[in-house]
Amino acid sequence: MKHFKFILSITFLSLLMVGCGDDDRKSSNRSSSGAMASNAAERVYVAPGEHDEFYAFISGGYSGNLTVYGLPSGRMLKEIPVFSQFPTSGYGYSEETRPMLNTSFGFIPWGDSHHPDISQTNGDTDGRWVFINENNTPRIARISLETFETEEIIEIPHSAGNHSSSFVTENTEYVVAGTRFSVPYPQKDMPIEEMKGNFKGPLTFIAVGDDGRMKIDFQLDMPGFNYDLSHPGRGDSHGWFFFTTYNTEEAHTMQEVNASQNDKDFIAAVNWKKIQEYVQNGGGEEIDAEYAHNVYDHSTHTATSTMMNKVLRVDPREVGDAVFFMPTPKSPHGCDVDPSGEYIGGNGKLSTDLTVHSFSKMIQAIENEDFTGEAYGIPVLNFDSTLAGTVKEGGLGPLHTEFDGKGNAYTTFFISSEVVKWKLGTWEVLDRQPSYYSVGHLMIPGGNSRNPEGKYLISMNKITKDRYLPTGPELEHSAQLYDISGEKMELLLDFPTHGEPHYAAGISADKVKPNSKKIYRLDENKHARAALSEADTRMERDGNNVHVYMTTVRSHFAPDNLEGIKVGDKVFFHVTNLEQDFDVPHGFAIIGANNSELLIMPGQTKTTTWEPKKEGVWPFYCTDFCSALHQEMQGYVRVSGKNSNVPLRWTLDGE
Ligand code: K7E
Ligand code: CUA
Repeated sequence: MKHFKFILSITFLSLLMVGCGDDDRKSSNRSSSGAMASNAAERVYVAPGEHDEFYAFISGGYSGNLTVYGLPSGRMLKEIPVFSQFPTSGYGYSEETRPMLNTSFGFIPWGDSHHPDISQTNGDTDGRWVFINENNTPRIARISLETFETEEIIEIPHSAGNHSSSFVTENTEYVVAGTRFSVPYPQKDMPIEEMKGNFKGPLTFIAVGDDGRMKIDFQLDMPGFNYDLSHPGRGDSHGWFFFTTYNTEEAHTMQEVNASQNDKDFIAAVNWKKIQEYVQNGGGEEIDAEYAHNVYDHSTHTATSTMMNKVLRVDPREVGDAVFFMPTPKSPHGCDVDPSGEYIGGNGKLSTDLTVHSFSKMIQAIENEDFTGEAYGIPVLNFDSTLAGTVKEGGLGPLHTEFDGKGNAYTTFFISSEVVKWKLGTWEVLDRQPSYYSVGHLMIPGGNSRNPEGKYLISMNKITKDRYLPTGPELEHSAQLYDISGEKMELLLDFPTHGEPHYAAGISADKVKPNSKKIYRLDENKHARAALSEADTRMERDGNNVHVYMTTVRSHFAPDNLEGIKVGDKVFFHVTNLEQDFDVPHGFAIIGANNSELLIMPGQTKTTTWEPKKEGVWPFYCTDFCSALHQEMQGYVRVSGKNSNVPLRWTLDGE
């Protein structure tokens, strides 16, 4: 969304002021202050010891991670590291998790995460996994909602700017990835000016197994437009996927002008069921690709990274009747499908109107071959024939839409800074509420499913300004919680978010809470270098590598006195937490380590590497206040000179 910020910030202030003159806004401002405010407070108040009603998984944008919030309180419950190293837990620093950040470009310690989506069964969120895309070095991650840890990351080859991702079909058959920046496919050295007609926009369909494992099934070789956002069909339109495009001009420079020439870009309608059949019958062509597939195994507590080298390319024109373009005005951004699957909305970010297509009309138009032309061999449907309706004058700069399951839709308007409620079918605007300020995405728990839980809506706002105590030039972004159970939306709460929240996914706590793991069982620990009891602890030398098999339990390390290590050694501390109680992690940190601490959950084994540079006696300690004697949870490593003869010796209380 940074792109909009830049383009639109010039007009932002004046437009915002115009918007603020609106009567509706004034009255709502009044209703959220004074006497009404105490009522709002009650409705978001979660008493000490009580739990929230919903989980909200909010993307961390340029933090690369995913944050977990409770709704309605807006309390942040956890930050889950996904695409970025996370010193708090050692994710991406520990030997076990470093492979998660491996890519065909090598180890990448950072990512830009945008759109989380929760797995579904029969069109309902099922609470098994959250998927989230990485925009910069295209990847999709899968996070377990039993452990709230990232279990799998797959890189998307031949893609650039993985933005129209990671949305799932209604039985989690597929999660998709689409390229926002068209690129040579496959990549090659060529003049940039020759982009037009030569760059491509591959759309990747990743099959998800019953165990959650992802596998690239096929890659659709699409024209070189920018594929911005996407949504799966549901109900009758299950089997289709819809992608908004912009820059159908195929401009390679000064896109803020050159990619806004066409009055209409497209929504690409992809019949993935048809392509799946085609592929299952041997269709498509295997081409070379290079991409990492990283999997974390909860029994070994260890990730592995495998380099893959083939992908199946499908030319949509060879499948027949599989892909169509629906003209959609003004560089559409959001692409949203209502819970019934009949309506497909595309929000032209430079317009005031919203365009909604009808799935059944689209099918009619396809049957009637009601085309107005073609783009690179793909039929372009007649705009008037697929149009279901237009929401007129909703606001300025529409971006994203969610649904409440009661026949209403809610669209964010970035420039006029508001959330607008409108009715599906009649297209009338029912309500509008200001957002503070410049809202991007919004989220209703289950809003991407057949059965939204339409009680609350959160807006995720790009600009914070005066909403909180100032914290210097850099402010956290802000979310706002609205009650949408009544006819009018009511603003209840502001809360800060972390990174840049592009999108979020929400679900009833009941669907997740009962499955949440409390400990890792020691008797299931298959880590290759675990010490499952203090009797197993030891030190082993292998050339310059020294392996320390260590355990933690309240409140000591075993061993806690280590000798025989030399300058120039590489020391691997394999630390197993022997605790089997909920919420008793131990930490491990050692002076001069060039990485991070480890935070080890009960029953888990993690490894940190330490390269001692100086002779001496160096302490290590537990970083997590685990007991009354936490401060005593420490030990010493003696480091001798390169050529010393001090033998390896490890002890605890002299033994
Ligand atoms: Cu509109 Cu990346 Cu979904 Cu930001 S994107 S808002
Ligand atoms: Cu273990 Cu503090």
